[in-house]
Amino acid sequence: MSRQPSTVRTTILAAIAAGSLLSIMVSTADAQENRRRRRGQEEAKPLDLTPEQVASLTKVANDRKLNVDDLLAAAKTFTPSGRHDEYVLFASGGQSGHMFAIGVPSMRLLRSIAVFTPEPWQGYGFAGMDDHAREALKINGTPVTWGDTHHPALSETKGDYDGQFLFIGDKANARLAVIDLRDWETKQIVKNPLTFSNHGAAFVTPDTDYIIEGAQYATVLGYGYALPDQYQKSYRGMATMWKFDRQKGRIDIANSFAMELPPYWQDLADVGKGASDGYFFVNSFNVEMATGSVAKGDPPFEAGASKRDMDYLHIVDWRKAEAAYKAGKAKPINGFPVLSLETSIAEGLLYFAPEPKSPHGVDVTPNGQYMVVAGKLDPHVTIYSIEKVKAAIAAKKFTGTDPFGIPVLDFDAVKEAQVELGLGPLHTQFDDKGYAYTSLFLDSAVARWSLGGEYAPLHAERPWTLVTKTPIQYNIGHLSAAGGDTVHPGGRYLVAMSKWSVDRFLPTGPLLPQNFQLLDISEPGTVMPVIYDLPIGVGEPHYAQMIKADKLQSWKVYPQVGWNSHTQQPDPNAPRPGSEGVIREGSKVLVNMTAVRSHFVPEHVEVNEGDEVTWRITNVETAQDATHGFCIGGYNINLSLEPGEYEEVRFIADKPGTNPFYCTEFCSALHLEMAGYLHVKPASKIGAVTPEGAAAENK
Ligand code: CUK
Ligand code: CUA
Repeated sequence: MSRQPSTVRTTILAAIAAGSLLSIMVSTADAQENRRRRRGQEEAKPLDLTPEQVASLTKVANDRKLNVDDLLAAAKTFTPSGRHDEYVLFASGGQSGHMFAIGVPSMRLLRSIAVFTPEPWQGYGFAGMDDHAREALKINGTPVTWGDTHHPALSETKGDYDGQFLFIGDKANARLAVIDLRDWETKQIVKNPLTFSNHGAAFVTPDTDYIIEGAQYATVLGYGYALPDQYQKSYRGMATMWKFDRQKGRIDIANSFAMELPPYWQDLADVGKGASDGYFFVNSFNVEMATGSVAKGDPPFEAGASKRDMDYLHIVDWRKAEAAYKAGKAKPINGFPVLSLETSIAEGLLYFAPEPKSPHGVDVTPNGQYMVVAGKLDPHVTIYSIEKVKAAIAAKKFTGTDPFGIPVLDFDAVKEAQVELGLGPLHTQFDDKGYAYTSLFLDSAVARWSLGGEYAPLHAERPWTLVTKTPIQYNIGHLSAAGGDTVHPGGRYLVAMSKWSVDRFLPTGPLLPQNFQLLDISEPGTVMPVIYDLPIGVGEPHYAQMIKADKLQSWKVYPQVGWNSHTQQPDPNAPRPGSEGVIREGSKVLVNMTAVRSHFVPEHVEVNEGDEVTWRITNVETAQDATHGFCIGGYNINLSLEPGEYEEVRFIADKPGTNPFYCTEFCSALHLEMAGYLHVKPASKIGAVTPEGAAAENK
């Protein structure tokens, strides 16, 4: 038991009390100033500029070489201290393995969320050997401590973001993660049992019954082996339907299944809604099945995979697939149920529609009526109609099958329109005015174009026509409009996610940040200005989704003290004030610790070299933002204990010596004093190293 001698405690408590008194006095003196600083929370009065104010505004603008457009852009984005953003953009973090939450329109980075990569500030992956995150970050027992995050998906109810969960795929390792938006923490990572690369992930069905994960590079499913001469015979693509259990907040692996697909490189996916509810769509390229064997006289992948004029849009009736799986028609590969190509053909749940040359994005319009496909090597977007697809399937309007026997629909029978936009169209989003927005990678522009068909009455422009383009700096990949892939898009903001920033910011060595550019899309017609540039200097984001901030119901602190954020329940093992101490059983040591401004209890922990230590800490704070950190030097341990949170760390005390531990969050005026010592007694000094001897020694 290591407790503070009572005199020392009394002295410390007196000091803390004196400190608090001082801070109360200071805060009284500063109250007015603080109120002024918090003005962002209050309603602003209507502006009525005096001539003096106009003059000083003009002077600032002239000194900083700002024109009227710049001032307008600033006025549209500047967000006074204390005022909150209207939207939150959840952006993938590319190779950083994280996600970023960015406020819109201020474009302030609110925080990162650690997903596939250990992140010390959040204590993610740094809690010793038994940490949940660390376990989740292993693939077949090997730690894989990064991910290539591409496509975040917010959970949906009836096709609208509901603000409860966030999913993200790891392209490099074919994994999928679940983030709980009550505490913005990663709760689960699942590894696809069939393959090592995904891309069409994550995309949710309109009520988040399933999360779709499509493959990218075909391989031998179930981690098999085959050389390229076996490509057509042995390599396969796939799409996995992960069942989501909303109640548990976890993917239900036991009720998930996959579909075998031909070894075309499946690309992006989107899930039908409204008129197309029950279907999902996946692009593909390399239907040539090029194997890139240059040494054998074949063309390299880039040429071989883009020879043909048409690739295949995969059209999957997922309700039929679900029924086939439930009827026991799936066969296990690597222990995971997979519907074979033969089954999918026999059940009539998989069809192909030709799509122009090397497509990339497929995006379903808000009403679910149309699927927009953008081909990297075709200046058009191609729009398919789900009505026409259904009619063509019913009338068997096929032009034949692919080499695997999958029916190929007649292109002209399912095509609704084609719109010429410019070079390198990639991804499309939608607004509330009947417009679509497509990123043009090679043109470095965002194209606004008018939807036709059912959307034609919404606007005066001709349907299916390019309306305007806004230049982007530079080489835009994805774009994200407010609710831009839901049944109810917003329509004021769009973020262009540019891959290159070149000259936009101060050079940061040869490695430059990506550039998120905010566009004001509120006005119909040809006005669509860029109003903010945000450099992203941590990994290369791909897709992002933008949600109305008031849909998020984050916890301000954990609901109860002693909260286990992995089970999302109070934990019976959580130490409470009064129950702190060190308990030894043989060579096993249990440390029960509490943390509160500005001390840990206990402050000294004595163990023997080789002891197996279980260290439990509860942050007993209930005040918002009263987070404590906890690190032990030399043991690769750092925790973030948010108000009310309980964590358990396990490690072997294999480094003899006296190691300080301390709080890593500057939590209070006496934060530096929030520390203690772990004394690991060297084995040479213990004498008899039997458990009984060690126990006796410890007494
Ligand atoms: S991909 Cu990156 S720009 Cu992974 Cu969605 Cu198109
Ligand atoms: Cu607790 Cu610093």
